[in-house]
Amino acid sequence: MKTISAMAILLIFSGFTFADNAGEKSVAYVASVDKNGVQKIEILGGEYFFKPNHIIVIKDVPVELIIRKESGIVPHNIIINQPDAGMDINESLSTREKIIRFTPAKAGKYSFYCNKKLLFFKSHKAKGMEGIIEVIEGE
Ligand SMILES: [Cu+2]
Repeated sequence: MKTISAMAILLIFSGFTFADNAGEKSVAYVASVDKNGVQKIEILGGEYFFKPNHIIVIKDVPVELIIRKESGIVPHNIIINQPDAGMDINESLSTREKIIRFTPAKAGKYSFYCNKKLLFFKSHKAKGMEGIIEVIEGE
């Protein structure tokens, strides 16, 4: 009996480790609130990712996404098509930082992505250039 529970624990731990390794790119990132009460998040876009790609923000608190792309000729953008939740964003990315401001108005999980696509190739979104913005209720 002891052996079985020890094995179960081992399995659980190895499961976590595996999830950590596999999900390294999807660690949730909680926005930091500055002294003006703005939630600031720096995001980097590139081939083919957003980093971080899971952002947690508080509802009804202004957000500033400070976003730029890696150097290179491939164009990228960020789309958050959620007007009901106060987020209606379609911005091309530059290697110079851009600031995107909005105030999330509805709790939930929303996707953001790059909608660029070259000819018959897979879209950047399909290649992994997407993420989740999770809006949570404040206290
Ligand atoms: Cu892209």
